[in-house]
Formats: sequence, structure tokens, C-alpha cells
Amino acid sequence: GFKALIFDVDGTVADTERDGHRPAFNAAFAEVGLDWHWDASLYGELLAVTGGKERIRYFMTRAGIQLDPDRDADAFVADLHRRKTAHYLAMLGRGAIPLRAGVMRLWKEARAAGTRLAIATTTTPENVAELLAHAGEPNLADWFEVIAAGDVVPAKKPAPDIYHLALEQLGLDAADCIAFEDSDNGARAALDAGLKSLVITTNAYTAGQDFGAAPLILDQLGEPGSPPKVKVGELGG
Ligand code: XBP
Ligand code: MG
Repeated sequence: GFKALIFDVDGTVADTERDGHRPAFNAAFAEVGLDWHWDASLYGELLAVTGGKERIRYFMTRAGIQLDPDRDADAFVADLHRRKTAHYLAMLGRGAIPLRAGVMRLWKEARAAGTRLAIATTTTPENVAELLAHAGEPNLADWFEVIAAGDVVPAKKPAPDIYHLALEQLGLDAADCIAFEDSDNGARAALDAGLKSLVITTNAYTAGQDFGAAPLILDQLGEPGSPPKVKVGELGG
């Protein structure tokens, strides 16, 4: 049997992007007096690049935005991103972002079965801790043996690095684990790390994506009485 389940966070564990990360970026832009605004549609395009700092840089390049030559671009982006993270953490602190259907149930079932739990995400570690702290279960973060997150690896998804790190910290082979993702970038990361047992749960931003050789594509994990829909047409691998 499988020894561990490894979860992506954004889009998979919770629907964090459209009404979480996106408004947090916009709040940070407004705070420093920038007239940038990422609407839901533009944000969908910017999701092509994972990682908040990387996404800001991608936007600046796309929009042809250049800083004054005397300004340090890294420091500018880091400051904006720190502010964005503060806004995002405040939203999580208000309990504004619930877990997706079936996620808590699956975690409880895994624990009861002695299956280990891990996280592999591009988001900032504090964001994961705060999401788990407000998911309605005391000490939920302790359920996860490994939380691999953010800048601890040089290359974010679709690079496989964060999955390699999670596997290394678990001390397990890819063949012993199941990965859970919501996006094409995440699927590529997992598959390139050898995680062939990969469950995709799509959301509004990712429903039309490709997911490569992902063997199972659902619209949600589901709860009793509301089973997931399997996208048979996209089943492959
Ligand atoms: C999620 C992301 C994250 C969040 C922002 O990708 O790309 O960057 O949008 O998080 P995945 P930070 O679900 O594939 O891991 O701003 O904290 O980087
Ligand atoms: Mg994701």
C-alpha cells in the first residue's frame, strides 16, 4: 500500500487563489500607491508563473513596467510581497478561506490508516501554518510530518524540486506516495519527481488544463452525498 499522501496547498487543499491571494496582492499594490490591479481574468493568466514574488516579476515584464534605475528590483518585489503576505495572513486569520470538500475527511482517514501526510507547495510557509490553524482542528499542522514550502528550493513548480525535497524528508520513494494537485504546473512537478500516482482536483482556474499523464482527474475529492465528477475524457496514463 501507499505510505504517504503529499498535498499541494493552493487550489488543492483550499481555493486560495481568486479570493485569497489575488485580493492580497491588490491590497499590497494599493498600500504602496501603485495603480496596478489584478482582476480575476488577468490573475488567471498570471497563475502561469507560481510563487508570489515570481508572479509580480512576471507581471512587470509582461506589462513593460520598469523601475527607476536607482531602485533595487529585488528589494522592491520583496517589500511588495511581504505586504501581500501580511494581507493574506489577515484573511486566513479571519477564517475567510475554508478547506475544500473532502480534504479534512481524507486527512482523518489517512491518519486512522497510519498513512503519513506531507505538503509540497510553492507558497510561503507562514501561509500554510495559518491556513491549517484556522481549518477547525486543533494542532492540525502536527498531522503533517513534512511541510515543504516556498523558497527552500531554488526552482518552484513546475520544477520537481519541492517534491524531491518532500520525498527526501519523508525518506520515501515516489512509488510509495500519492500526490494531490490542482494545476498543470503542479502536475508537471509531481510527475517529474516520479509521482505517477497523482490525483488532480480541478477548480475554476484549472478546469481546462492538460495535466499531462495524471491518471485521475476529479472536480473535487467530494463528501458522502456529493461524490466527485471524474473527467473521463481526460483520463490517460
Ligand atoms: C501556488 C502559487 C502561490 C500562490 C502565492 O502554486 O503559485 O505562489 O499563488 O503564494 P502551487 P506566495 O499551488 O502550484 O504550489 O505569494 O506565498 O508565493
Ligand atoms: Mg496548486
